[in-house]
Amino acid sequence: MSTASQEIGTHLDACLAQAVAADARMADVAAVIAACAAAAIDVSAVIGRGALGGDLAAQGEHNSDGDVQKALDVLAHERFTEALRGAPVAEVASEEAEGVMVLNPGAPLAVAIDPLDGSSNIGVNMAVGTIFGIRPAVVRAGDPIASFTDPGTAQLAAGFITYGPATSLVVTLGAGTQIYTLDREAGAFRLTHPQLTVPAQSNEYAINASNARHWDTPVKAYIEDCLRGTEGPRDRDCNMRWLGSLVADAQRVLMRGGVFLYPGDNRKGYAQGRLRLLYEAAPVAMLMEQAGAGATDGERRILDIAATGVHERVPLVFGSAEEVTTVATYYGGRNPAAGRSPLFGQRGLIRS
Ligand code: AFP
Repeated sequence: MSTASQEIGTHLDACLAQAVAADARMADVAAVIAACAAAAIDVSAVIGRGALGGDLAAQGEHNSDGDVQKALDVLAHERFTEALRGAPVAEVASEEAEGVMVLNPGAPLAVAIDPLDGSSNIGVNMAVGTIFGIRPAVVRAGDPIASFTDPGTAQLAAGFITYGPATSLVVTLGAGTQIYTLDREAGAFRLTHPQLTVPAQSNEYAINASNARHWDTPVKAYIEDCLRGTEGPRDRDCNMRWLGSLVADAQRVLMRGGVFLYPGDNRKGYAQGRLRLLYEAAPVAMLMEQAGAGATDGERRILDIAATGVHERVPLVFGSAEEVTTVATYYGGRNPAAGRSPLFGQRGLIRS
């Protein structure tokens, strides 16, 4: 859906209709995006009431990963599942469900979704989000996850909703990345950013620095060089942000550039990082690439990686294209700075 010519303020439904008029094959994808948008408006209303709506962070069962489910996790999962059941969706892989959920057998599409990402932010009024990737449904005898084992390049569309100061839908149908902002009075998302282009360079990085002692050498070397600023090989001072909410960090990167890193580290269970390939990394990667940015696992393109399990984790680096490439030089040992800390000796700022 190339909306570069679309007028600011155009309703999402009109933009989707234009995309379908231009390519009738997008009709089913457009219906899924419209369904997600409707669910997002309902979830946004609940989040917007905050504590007035009860304890949204109330703890319940555990999800597939053993994470404690918050009340809002379950509410979002149920609302989006209901919306997708009314759309041409055969199967859903959700963070909040152990296995693939069958909705409409024989329908053409499959959706990977994180109904509520960043849920540890709920109780403290910080931004949270919903992330989704839409791909063709695949039927293969004896393979219940066949729709989700092709690389991310199989995605036909991807998006996330940020429930922040404003509620926004960031979406791509494969022809650029757009942002729609919720007009609460109209009860509709309206186009506000027709074509995002991420700056190729940036001085801003996002990483959870409290994990520094657990990082691999290339990550330590890259972050040390960011910390060294004008006194190091980067020859420019950097700024750091870490919001603890993937969609919020991703939206900032899409809108002003930067690089986000959630690498694997040596904590138990974190060898492949924390983020999920199917319903976090792959949708974000498509949105980034459609906005001229990059997304890797440190070295490999995220969209080339095929999942072998619904909840598979993957290290994730995304953002300004030149910065993502620079990170890869540290991983590949092609960057002489990787693995040494001349300024701080062997111990370095981030002790090895
Ligand atoms: P929660 O959904 O458990 O809050 O995790 C959020 C998240 O998956 C992602 O949105 C953040 O970028 C990342 O985890 C934050 O991880 P750390 O808490 O380890 O920094």
